[in-house]
Amino acid sequence: MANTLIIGDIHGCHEELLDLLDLAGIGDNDRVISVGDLVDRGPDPASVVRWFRARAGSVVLCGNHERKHVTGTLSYSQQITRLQLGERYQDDVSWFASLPYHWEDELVRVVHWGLFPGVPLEQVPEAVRAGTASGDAMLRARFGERPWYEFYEDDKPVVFGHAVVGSEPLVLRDRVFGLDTGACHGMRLTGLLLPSLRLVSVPARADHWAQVRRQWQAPVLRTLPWGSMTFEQIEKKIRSLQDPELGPEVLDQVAKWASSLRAAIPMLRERLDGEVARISAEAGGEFGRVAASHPAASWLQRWKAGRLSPEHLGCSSPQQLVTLAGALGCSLEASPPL
Ligand SMILES: [Mn+2]
Repeated sequence: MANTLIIGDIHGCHEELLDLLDLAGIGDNDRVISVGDLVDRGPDPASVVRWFRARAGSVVLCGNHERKHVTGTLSYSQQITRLQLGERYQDDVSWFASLPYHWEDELVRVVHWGLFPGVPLEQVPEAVRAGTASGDAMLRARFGERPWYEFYEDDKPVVFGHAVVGSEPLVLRDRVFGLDTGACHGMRLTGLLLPSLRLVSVPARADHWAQVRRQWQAPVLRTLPWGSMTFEQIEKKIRSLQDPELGPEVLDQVAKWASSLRAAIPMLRERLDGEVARISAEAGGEFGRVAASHPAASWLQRWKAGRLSPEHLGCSSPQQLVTLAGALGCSLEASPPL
């Protein structure tokens, strides 16, 4: 009889996936089941997703991390994954949307996170099975602060991931198996073989998330529309992205760029003064007609009429300031040096 290998949260740890398949001696006729969370935080989600999508005889459940991509709720680790998956991202997200929320046969039940003991899996809300914040609220309402699996009394083994239980899997009464052993955090990747109920586990090769979050900081920041945000929005965004573990260096680049643009305002005021004086001297009473053909026409007219704020020159975003500078014959950096 072929074996089944159920694997805990892989989170983009492709090398560890291959190590585990080797150690478990998985062949083409064996079934491989992922409890979900194939992606986010790890170095190579593309290879993990490719591997499962290409392999017949594999089952992938939808974890809360896949679900975030499906619902478009992209925090930092999802923004990184979007870049890592590149042009296949949309297609992979469509595939995430097709994934089931549980798997069950005569030997075992598998979910990404939770269930209501005694309730058929298909009747448990998807959010509970996937382990989203709203699913957690439903579990708390039912069980308080104790985890759902402490209430599980069926004889059929249940296998899940989602909650890192340490570098060793959680095993209760030989029928509750928590397999998330923190592979993406430098701990271990763990699987459970059926029908033998034998646990297999390999060490992570590095603290991947610590490396990945640093390595992708600048590329993720590059995708933000800094130029068209207002200066206020930029300041807010920089505050919201502060991360003591990453240090301030990259965000400082953005802050420096924004303040260098603002620091150019006195120089732009002088240029406006200079152009207004020059056109007035050359055109005399026909200032309006001559200024109208100037690239900075609307600014010159408002400046001369006293209708332009000296503090921001009518520019609330970097893009507007860069446009004004260009119209006055000088160039400013249109985006931060990331
Ligand atoms: Mn997870």
